[in-house]
Amino acid sequence: MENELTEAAVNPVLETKWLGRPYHYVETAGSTNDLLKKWVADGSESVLPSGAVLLADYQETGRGRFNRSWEAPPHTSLLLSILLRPDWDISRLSWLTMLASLSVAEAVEKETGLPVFLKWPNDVVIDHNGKWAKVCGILLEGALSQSEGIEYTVLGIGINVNIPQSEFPSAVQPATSLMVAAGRPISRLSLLMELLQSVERNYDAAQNSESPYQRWNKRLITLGQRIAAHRVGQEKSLVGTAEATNEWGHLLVRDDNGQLHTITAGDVTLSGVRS
Ligand code: BT5
Repeated sequence: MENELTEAAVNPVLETKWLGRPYHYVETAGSTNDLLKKWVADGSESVLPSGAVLLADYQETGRGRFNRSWEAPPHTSLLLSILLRPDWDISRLSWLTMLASLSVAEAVEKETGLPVFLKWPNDVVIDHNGKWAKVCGILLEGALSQSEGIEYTVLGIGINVNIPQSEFPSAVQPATSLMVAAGRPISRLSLLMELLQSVERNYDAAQNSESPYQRWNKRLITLGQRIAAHRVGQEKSLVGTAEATNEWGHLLVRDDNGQLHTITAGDVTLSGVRS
């Protein structure tokens, strides 16, 4: 079956050097991030070197950021977690988030030909009937230690590949799938291969001190827009104009009194509609 993502289907066509080696497939997981973190905690180092990938065809309790949920019908998506053990300084942790969404954008563009953009901080979006619709979410988790820096990170990626539009609830942030946008079903296997290659390429570049910042920044639809920013731990939203980002990926927002704010984590609602 074309849509199979089992080890038997993936391993023979894998062209990466280290990413997805090993590649693990499960039919159903609660959350691939949780399962991979459990495997790491159980200490099976031999099956879990940096670059190990766990993919599920369905998640019973897929997670978004801030305890939100990630929903996807079985066999329609790419739902995976990548174990990375960067030996970088903690200050470069933001590179991982940037390179994850950048890599998804590059892979999706290559596989589908659709123009792909990013909404700060990390949503991958495409044009759907004149609005920006989310096609992928990213959840980066990990363990940091004071002495040893980044112990490990789990990079969770969920891509809406072949989900019919009727399956998406009308949410605050519109959602769509690559199949809907491209007008044809997309091969999950080829997209997975593109994705693993682009993550590997961008990670190797970061390892050689090449920041993903400029290429990430170029794809942001948020800049120059009037926005409401919902900051972590703060009740009141900040309304203003998203002026720029800095090299750590923080968003600089000018409020209506002319004061510039730096937002490190949170969500952004664009008030404008795409024209
Ligand atoms: C994210 O969170 O966008 C991160 C999603 C990460 C999912 C992957 S799947 C593999 C790995 N294992 C996991 O358990 N998670 C990761 P956030 O920015 O908080 O967005 C979550 C919000 O997006 C929800 O509150 C919904 O409104 C919306 N949402 C849920 N499912 C969606 C979907 N399939 N497509 C678009 N939006 C969705």
